[in-house]
Amino acid sequence: MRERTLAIVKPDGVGKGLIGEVLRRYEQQGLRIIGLKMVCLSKVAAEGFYQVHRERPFFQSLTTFMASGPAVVLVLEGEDAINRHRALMGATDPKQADPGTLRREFADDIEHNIVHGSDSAESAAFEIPYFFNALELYPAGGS
Ligand code: 3AN
Repeated sequence: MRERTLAIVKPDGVGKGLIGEVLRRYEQQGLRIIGLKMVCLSKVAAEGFYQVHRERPFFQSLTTFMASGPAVVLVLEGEDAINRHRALMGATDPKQADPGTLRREFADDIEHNIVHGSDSAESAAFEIPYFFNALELYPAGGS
């Protein structure tokens, strides 16, 4: 099924100069970039984005990290885009991630793990409009 998913190059990925490398992999794998912007999240905006994790022990440090510098947010579109993007990212913990995945190659640890990707259609339906309105998306076939 053709899907959309939200991707984020997190502040560690931007800091390490990985924006181009991450976007290149998306395009190379046929995930079409239909929305793209750089944002610097406030702590409150990071907390809103990760509200599903608000009871988790890492919530404060995760949201402080996500507000620590600029991030690049994207909407990717393609067949099975959610799972294909998750496969490119690798497991949350880079030590568990498969060789060749973004997290295995570039992430420092389970919290500073370079990229975010929606984990389900329900998450994507919340996460995409958190950052993009309809006029900021340019689907395939549009002009
Ligand atoms: P994923 O990003 O792989 O979907 P989630 O949704 O379980 O993983 O977690 C959201 C984010 O929270 C992760 N990307 C990571 O930055 C952070 N995180 C998850 N688990 C931990 C943990 N045990 N300790 C610290 N940070 C974590």
